Amino acid sequence: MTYTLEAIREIYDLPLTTLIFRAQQIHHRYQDPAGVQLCQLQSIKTGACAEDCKYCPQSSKYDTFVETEKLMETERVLEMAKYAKTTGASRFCMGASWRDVPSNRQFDSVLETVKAVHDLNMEVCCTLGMMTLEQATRLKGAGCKVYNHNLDTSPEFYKQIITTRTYEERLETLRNVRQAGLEICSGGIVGMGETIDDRLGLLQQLANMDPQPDSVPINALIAVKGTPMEDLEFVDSIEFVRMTATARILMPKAMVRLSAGRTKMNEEMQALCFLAGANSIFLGDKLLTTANPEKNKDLQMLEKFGLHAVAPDVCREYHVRGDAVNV
Ligand code: SAM
Ligand code: DTB
Ligand code: SF4
Repeated sequence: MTYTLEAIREIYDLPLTTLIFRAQQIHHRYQDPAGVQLCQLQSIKTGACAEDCKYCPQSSKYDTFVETEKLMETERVLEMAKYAKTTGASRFCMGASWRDVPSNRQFDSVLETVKAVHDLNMEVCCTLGMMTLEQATRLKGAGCKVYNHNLDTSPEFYKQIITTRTYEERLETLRNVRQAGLEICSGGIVGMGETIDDRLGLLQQLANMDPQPDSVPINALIAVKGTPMEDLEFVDSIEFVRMTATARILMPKAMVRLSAGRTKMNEEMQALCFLAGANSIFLGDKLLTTANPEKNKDLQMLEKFGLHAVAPDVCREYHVRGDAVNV
């Protein structure tokens, strides 16, 4: 099925009640409606990035609070992963501020780290920038399961936020990721000054992939001082909820992740996002460089909502059955 922008807009523009109802139907049919996937992020190489992504505090082009840190050694990352596991995270996602994956000792070190985290029985995800098929294959061989590579926005708006790489290069990496047998985690950011059609254009790109991404992170822009986006207002909550619900309807089998920006969302807004079909969050006091809600507060919130942490394999069982709960 190929989605046109018009078809997606029709979904997005439904009365909020109907939109959420439709998202709920899909959510209950394809996913464990009480399950939330908990992912721990860890920056393993921070700052001094050669790209000029206007939203990103790690770009070397902007003067932000971020302090450069070279690639972390395996032992240190492993400590973090062990701790994340004890607090309930099932997926460990390592991020590096690279334009593309280097083919040198640094990559060998990442592969060693991936293997060590995989041996803890955690799902390993990496986000290291653009990569070739050969690199993707080596990453998969080391035990990496998922690769995060966001399209971030529509092809049209992309040129306004990043000039040092193209949308096509991004898509090329996603093809390499898929060909190497890795799962795809790809989503974007809302609140960067784009139009609603740009947001829907992003969803169109993702939903028309065959196969569709396995997870879709939806980030609300964190406007960081020093970046060109420092003065932008936080995204409208209902627009964010509509985006989440539309992603759920278009991509029934994907984990839809309520990603960056949760420190600015109250519990009610997050509850709406879960009602709209979100079923994954980043857990841990920090994202890559910016703050995330405190881990204990998040666990309390989930308990209050009656939601539980799920192992990703459980979600997959639901995907296969496709009829998790009768609605
Ligand atoms: N360098 C790699 C890349 O660009 O693919 C991996 C790390 S990069 C920081 C991962 C993602 O973080 C970006 O694609 C973007 O979606 C998200 N991100 C970065 N800065 C953000 C911000 N200020 N607010 C929201 N999301 C942000
Ligand atoms: C994603 O979509 N969001 C995460 C993860 N994938 C790598 C990153 C959010 C970063 C927010 C800004 C920061 O903490 O540096
Ligand atoms: Fe670098 Fe990734 Fe940030 Fe862009 S989003 S500046 S590629 S770390």
